[in-house]
Formats: sequence, C-alpha cells, structure tokens
Amino acid sequence: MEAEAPARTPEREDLYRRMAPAHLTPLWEVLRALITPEPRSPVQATLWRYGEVRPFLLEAGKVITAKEAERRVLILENPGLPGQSRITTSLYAGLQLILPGEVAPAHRHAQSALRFIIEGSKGYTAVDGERVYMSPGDFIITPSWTWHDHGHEGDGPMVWLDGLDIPLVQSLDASFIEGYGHDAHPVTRPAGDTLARYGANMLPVDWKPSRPTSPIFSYPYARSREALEQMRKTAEWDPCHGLKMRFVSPATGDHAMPTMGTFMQLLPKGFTTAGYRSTDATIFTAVEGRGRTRIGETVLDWGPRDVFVVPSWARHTHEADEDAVLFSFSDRPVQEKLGLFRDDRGNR
Ligand code: 1HN
Repeated sequence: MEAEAPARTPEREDLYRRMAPAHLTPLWEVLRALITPEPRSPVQATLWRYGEVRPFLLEAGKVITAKEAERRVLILENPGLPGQSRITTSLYAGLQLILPGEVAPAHRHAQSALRFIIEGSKGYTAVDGERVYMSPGDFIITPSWTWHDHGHEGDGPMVWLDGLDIPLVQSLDASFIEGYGHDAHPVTRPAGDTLARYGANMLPVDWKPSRPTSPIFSYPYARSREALEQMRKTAEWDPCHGLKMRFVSPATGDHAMPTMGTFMQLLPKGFTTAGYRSTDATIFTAVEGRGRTRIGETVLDWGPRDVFVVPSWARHTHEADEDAVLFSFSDRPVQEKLGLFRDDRGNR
C-alpha cells in the first residue's frame, strides 16, 4: 500500500465535487484513516481519583433526588471523547449515588449493565423482582432487558461504578428502554434465591440457559477475594497479570456478560508486571492497595476506589506498592466472538 494518499489534482477535485450531490465519495482519499495498520484510538489514559469525585457526587445528592434523576450518576467521560458519554470507544462508565431511603425507579433497557460496589452497604438492586444486597467489591449484573430498580435501606451514601455497553448498542442502532410505571418491580423471589440456585456449583437438573448472560447476578467480593488469597499460596504469577481471574457464567464457562468481560486480579506487594497490550481498552478500579500503571509516558498513581482506563493497544505495566486487588472490565467478549481480539505480551 502507498504510504501517502494520491495527490489531489484539479481534475480529480472537479470529479469529487460533481459526485458529492449523488452521495458518492472516493475511497482512496480516506482509506488510510479508515483502516490503520494498528489501532489508533482517541481514548486517553485517564484516572479519576475517588477523593476528587466523591464531593461532587455528594453535592449532586443535594441538588437532585435519585427518583427525579432516574439514575443519579456522574459519567466518567474520556477526555479524548468529549461530549460522547463514553469512557472508551465502546463502553460507558459512571459513578452512581443512592442515599438512604431513596429509590431509583424500575425500568429495563437493551443495554447490559454491571455494577461494581465502591462504598456503602445495605443498598440493593432488584433484578426481575429479586433483591441483591450490595457491599464493596461485589460485582453485580443487570442483564439486557431485565427490570431493575435500586433502593437503600442502610445509612450513609452508597456508591457504585456502573459499566454499560451503551456506545456499542448505539453503534448498532439497537437501543430500547421502557419504564415500569411504578418505583419498584414487585418482589417475586427472596433475596439470595438466584445465588443458591445457580451459584453453588450446581444447576437445576433440567435447566437450560435462556439468555447469553450468566444466571447469577451477584458475585460477592468475599468469595472472589478468598479465591485469590487461596491461589496466591502456589505463587503461580503471570508475568503480565499477576493472578488474574475472569468472571464466568456457571452455565457456559463463557464470560459472565455477552458484551463486557469482567476480571479481578491480585498483584502482590512489590510486583511489577511485564509489558502487555490488547485490543480491548480496559477500565480498572482498585479495591485494595496502592500502585501505579505506566502507559507510555503516562503514569497513573492509583489507590482504593480510584478508576482508570487503559486505551486499546497501549502497552502498559502495573506496579503494586502494597498487596493490590484490581477489578476491570472491557469489551473483550465481543472482540473474541468476532475474531478481532489480539493481545501482545512482548515487552518492546
Ligand atoms: C441505568 O439504567 C443505570 O440502572 C445506570 O442503574 C446508568 C446510564 C444510562 C442509561 C441507563 C442503572 C445508566 C442507566
């Protein structure tokens, strides 16, 4: 392929001008921008410090109720994609606040949502009539087109990180949303029913999955953390990831959600990962520990509850100053299913 676009001669310019009203445009003028030799992302490596965001969230809690807002969320908008409500090209992220006694009314949408709990307890999300109580470090799923409302029966603010596949659905023009018409969907199952039914290494004998999302919608931190703690005893550290696990559906072994891959990793104190890059831009939040992530010239110093994003195909390393636990999510399941996912463990 030629390194530069063909020259624009007066004859060619005249042709382009005359074809434009017919909704025609020459490929050779745009080919190099359309198909790049490797990913060229507008996404910028960015960190949101929880200490900086939290006061704005609490202030938002004073100026609007969860009910009026529908969802009281501050969007984590990537500075490379201003005004687009995206944290990466394909994903949306925000920090949601619910205060004691509030409700976020029931609705359902085509977009899938994940919640990763940052602060507070005794808040719940109800999915199709089953309440799941949420605590810090828990990973919660709201599958596509399921009714969901949130409430808070505890004291103090409750905050979680929302991840949704909004831009992905937008790019496919496949968005639907519907209000339930009442604040809460009726409670139809006791809290804990789903985790017992599908999350105890057993499945109901003749049960078959009816949707591409995990039947479990709560992955409590106590269980994930305990697994990491047990596994560290063998000290089988991956040079690029430390000890990194993928959340899965117990029904299929596939990613827990069809559009978003979710991960939890342990980096022991003093560990520095080898350079790694992959085509899935990834959103991280630290649950425990402090450290930093180097992405080219950029250094992101993180601590508990901070959120940061690593762009597609950006080589990076993580360093842990203390035992650190990172939760992360990306569009990896989509890329894998479409045969697009690539990663590179080289250190150049
Ligand atoms: C939504 O339904 C939630 O259910 C959070 O908590 C964020 C952002 C855009 C559209 C719907 C929620 C959302 C959202």
